[in-house]
Amino acid sequence: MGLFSALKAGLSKTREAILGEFKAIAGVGKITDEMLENLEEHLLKADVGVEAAFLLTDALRENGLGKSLSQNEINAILRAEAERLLIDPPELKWQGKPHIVLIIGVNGAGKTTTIGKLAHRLKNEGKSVMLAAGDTFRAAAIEQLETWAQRSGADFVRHQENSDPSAVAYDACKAAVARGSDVVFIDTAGRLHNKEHLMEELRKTVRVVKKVSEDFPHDVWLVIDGNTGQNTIKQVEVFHKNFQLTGLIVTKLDGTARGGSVLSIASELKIPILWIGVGEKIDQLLPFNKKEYIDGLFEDSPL
Ligand SMILES: Nc1nc2c(ncn2[C@@H]2O[C@H](COP(=O)(O)OP(=O)(O)OP(=O)(O)O)[C@@H](O)[C@H]2O)c(=O)[nH]1
Ligand SMILES: [Mg+2]
Repeated sequence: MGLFSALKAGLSKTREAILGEFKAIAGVGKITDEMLENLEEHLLKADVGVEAAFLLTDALRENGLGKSLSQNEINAILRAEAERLLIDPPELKWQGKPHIVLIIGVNGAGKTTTIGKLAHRLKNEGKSVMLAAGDTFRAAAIEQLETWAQRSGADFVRHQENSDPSAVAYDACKAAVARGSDVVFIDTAGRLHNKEHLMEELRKTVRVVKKVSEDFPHDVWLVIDGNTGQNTIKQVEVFHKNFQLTGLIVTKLDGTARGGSVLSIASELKIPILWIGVGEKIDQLLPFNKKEYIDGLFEDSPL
């Protein structure tokens, strides 16, 4: 499956949920406040996510209130709003040899899986990749990452279960410098942004990695579950305040009606979305591309 088909397939539920509701407004006469309120309610029921429901209804209110609009005209308004909100990410620079990326996020967001996918991708581009098992919280987490390392052909650095995660990160950085690796991804245990001692553990990892080189880590990427509700923005803000995030990865955009969450994340935050996860498999990670994303959400839609 090509990248764009994978994106379209991943976003199919979102597309159906959003466009299905907007269809009811098309060609039925002048758009009234009441119609817009109904629309918003239906979007919420369709579970497209609160923020996305508000954003899209507001766009229609601003551009269509009191007008009678065809399906194509409504579609153009939605596209224009997405166009306005989203930005293309900066070009990724794998500077530094090794280039160190710390991967963080709440429990179950998809960190370890995403690292496996990234390793696979970069290996295919001919880069040497090392994975560091910085989630020492449970043995299963170390083995999970090891499996991804084997699948992608990446090098792998681990310590014992329950050992200090910052020591694993330090060793991996040292080893990568010694071997001349291109990229290191440091996995971390999931943590809620409001658990201060766990945030301190991550800050320590950053401090310790800097002892290998002041430039490390080059990037800190936050992985967020595209299904998560309203808490996402707060979560991102707290992680950003602590770790100066250089990018976001939004996972699980397949099989959800909430693919519009990307719009609300983009509208609130100035941190670029770099990658999106559209499935559990090794090749189901796509570089974020504004135009493709908008086409995936709204294409083929004569509503
Ligand atoms: N459908 C779908 N599932 C995903 C995606 N990314 C990850 N998953 C699944 O989400 C679950 C959690 O993924 P992990 O990679 O273990 O998440 P994690 O953030 O490392 O979790 P912790 O280490 O426990 O904090 C797994 O079942 C993954 O297969 C995605 O893009 N789409
Ligand atoms: Mg994990």
